[in-house]
Amino acid sequence: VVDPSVYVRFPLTSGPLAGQAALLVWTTTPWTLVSNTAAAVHPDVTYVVATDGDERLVVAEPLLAKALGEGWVATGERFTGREMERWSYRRPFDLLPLEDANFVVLAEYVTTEDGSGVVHQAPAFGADDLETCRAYGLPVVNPVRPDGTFEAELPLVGGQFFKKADEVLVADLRARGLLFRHLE
Ligand code: VAL
Repeated sequence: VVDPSVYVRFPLTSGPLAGQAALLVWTTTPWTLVSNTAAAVHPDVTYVVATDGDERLVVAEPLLAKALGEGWVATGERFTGREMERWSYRRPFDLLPLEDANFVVLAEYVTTEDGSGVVHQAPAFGADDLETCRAYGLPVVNPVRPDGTFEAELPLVGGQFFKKADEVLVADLRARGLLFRHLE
């Protein structure tokens, strides 16, 4: 099984771009988006707002062309990761209770090698994510049971084997207009 490469919109709900732009977030593990608690940026990287003339997406400057492709240009608005700290966003899936979460956090391990420079955080499923999110007092959300299936009562993915859930989750993101790009 090859991991899918998925770019997702996280619409901003606080900060200077609230209601006007979304973070572009990259992940190869869509099933962990159910457990998203934060989005990490590098404090010293410059992030730009890019537009296709219609919508506005926030990505790391060095990854603009690679992540967005043709037809996207920088608007001139720029922020360092540090300036984006604590901007809140609407989480990709609203399947389980979660409070005081879903905001931008700073992490030194974020690179501009691939993806968008904005890293989806699921502390239950990544050591770096755990360390980063702990520093912000974020909870560890893990709806996957020891047998590898999602808790039965969850909408959409309940009872499904975690890796099997990628498909239904990506389809749901697409249906809600949150999927930017899906490479397999
Ligand atoms: N941060 C990782 C990712 O974006 C995992 C561990 C959630 O895929």
